[in-house]
Amino acid sequence: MSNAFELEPYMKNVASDLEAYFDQAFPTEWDMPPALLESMKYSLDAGGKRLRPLLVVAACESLGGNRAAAIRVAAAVEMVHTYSLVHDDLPAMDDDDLRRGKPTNHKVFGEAMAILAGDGLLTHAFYVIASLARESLLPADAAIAIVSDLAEYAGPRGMVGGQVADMEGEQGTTDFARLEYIHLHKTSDLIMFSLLAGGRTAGASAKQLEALRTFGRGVGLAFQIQDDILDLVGDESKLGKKTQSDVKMEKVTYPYFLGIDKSREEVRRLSEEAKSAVSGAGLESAEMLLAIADYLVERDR
Ligand code: GRG
Repeated sequence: MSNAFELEPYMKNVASDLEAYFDQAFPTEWDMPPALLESMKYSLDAGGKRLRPLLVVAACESLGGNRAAAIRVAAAVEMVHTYSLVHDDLPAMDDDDLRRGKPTNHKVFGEAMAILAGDGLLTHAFYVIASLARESLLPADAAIAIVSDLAEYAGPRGMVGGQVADMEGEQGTTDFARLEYIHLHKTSDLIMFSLLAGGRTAGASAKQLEALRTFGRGVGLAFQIQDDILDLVGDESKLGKKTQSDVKMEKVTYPYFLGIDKSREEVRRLSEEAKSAVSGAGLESAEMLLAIADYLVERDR
């Protein structure tokens, strides 16, 4: 079941509002080392799909909520996501030279500054969410709930825990349940947070929040499995031709356990499951979320 909603212009529009906010996200009157600001902005402005901001805004607008408030929450989650990428690229972790098509943060600014820029982005995200209550864009209890969710979903029980489990895992010791734990926490948690926070920004009911969370779990897992498939088989032109036996599986991923064809089926199944969670949730307009679930199955980058 596909829907006719035009996702691409919507994505571009959200990305453009987000990037306009990034230009004013750090108060100009703050006395901050210019090199730190430059390093944080380098990674924030490097692009990327802006998927998590898209999910925040789509969840908020599916309930008729306010775009300006959603953009602040979207900026906060993209700051946390960007910090995680900057730290993940460090020599002590993945030791990557390129990210989003550009030299990684530590290649340009050095390791110490990359660590501190990541720390700065993480802490500033909480300042940005608190600004919603300070500036009366959101009731204080909603802002507190979003702060609490972000700490939970990005922290030790969430993304950081998932990253540690991934670091500890290897072929031979990581079973399927462990892999699911890694995917759920390293990837899905921030995606679930994005949907919950978008819902909270629009004053969602408990039932609607639960539907958004279920949607987030499904699309988060689907996103990560698709990422594993794309990692293995490369670009879309190759995707149609490759079978499980054509690729060398070095990492423990869904395709490692299930093979590529079954993994693709799983992506489709999770996406459909996610769509049915929001279809019955009494949202004002679910079309953006449904289109995003379709995009995640079809995406080639
Ligand atoms: C360092 C605490 C800490 C966590 C790192 C995000 C992450 C956790 C690691 C990056 C490696 C990776 C493949 C993680 C899975 C999640 C994922 C697919 C991240 C990339 O997200 P995209 O594709 O990136 O949305 P863009 O650049 O488009 O924003």
